[in-house]
Amino acid sequence: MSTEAPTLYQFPISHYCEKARWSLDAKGVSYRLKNVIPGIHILVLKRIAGTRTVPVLVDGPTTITDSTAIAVYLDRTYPGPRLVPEGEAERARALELDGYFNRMAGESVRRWLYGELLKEGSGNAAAAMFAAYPAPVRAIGKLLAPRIEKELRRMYRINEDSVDQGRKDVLEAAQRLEDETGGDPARYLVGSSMTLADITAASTLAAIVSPPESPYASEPGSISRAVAEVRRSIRERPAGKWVMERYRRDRPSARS
Ligand SMILES: N[C@@H](CCC(=O)N[C@@H](CS)C(=O)NCC(=O)O)C(=O)O
Repeated sequence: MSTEAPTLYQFPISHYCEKARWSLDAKGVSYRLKNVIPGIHILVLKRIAGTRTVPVLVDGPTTITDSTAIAVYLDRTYPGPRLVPEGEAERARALELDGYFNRMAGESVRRWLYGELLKEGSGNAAAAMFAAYPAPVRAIGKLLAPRIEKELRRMYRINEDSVDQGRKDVLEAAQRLEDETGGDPARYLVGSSMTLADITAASTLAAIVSPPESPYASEPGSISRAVAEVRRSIRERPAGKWVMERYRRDRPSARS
């Protein structure tokens, strides 16, 4: 543990960064946020962490480069409620669910949301990525939009089939959430209190459900019509109610 507050390098829109912010908040750790600029982020992150993805947590001499690793590090280093339970079986279950929602909801939500925005016209996906930055940075985003959107398609393997599969996978993740919680919005995924599994499921699905306490409430940029339709139906389902409830009850101090 360093005497200076740790710094979280992030994209405000990224759900993996929301997961890291939530983990820090749940542990009661104060931290500074540094927004890196999409496109230019690769240079910055390579230098400080040897990676190209956010979130990155820098805590004194320690640099951690993955949202799950950040949660594990916080448990090891800071007091406060455990994010990953200590008991063997519960720990294994929390990490399995974290991995599942990271992949099945995290990657699919991203592919589907960006894919639908790209379908609706050029510039929309880049505008969503830059929506939370100050005006001069948004102007850079507008200039870089064609290159950024080309890179988005390449990086997240966005094409017609994968976007459609993304939507199906999001719905499958919503179904698993309902199966695991018995459709009860009050129930946690592991044991009787919040763990990393809940943080991961709620933060990766938040961009679809758009809880008022989440960074996705004010809809950075815009969402596509196709996603807006699913948002309406998922909010009526236990999975949507569960995500809303996690934010309402367990995410009082959200920053973005
Ligand atoms: N497994 C990583 C995934 C992080 C990730 O994919 N971050 C994306 C933003 S959502 C990113 O930084 N993309 C930029 C790039 O790959 O250049 C984690 O959980 O932290």
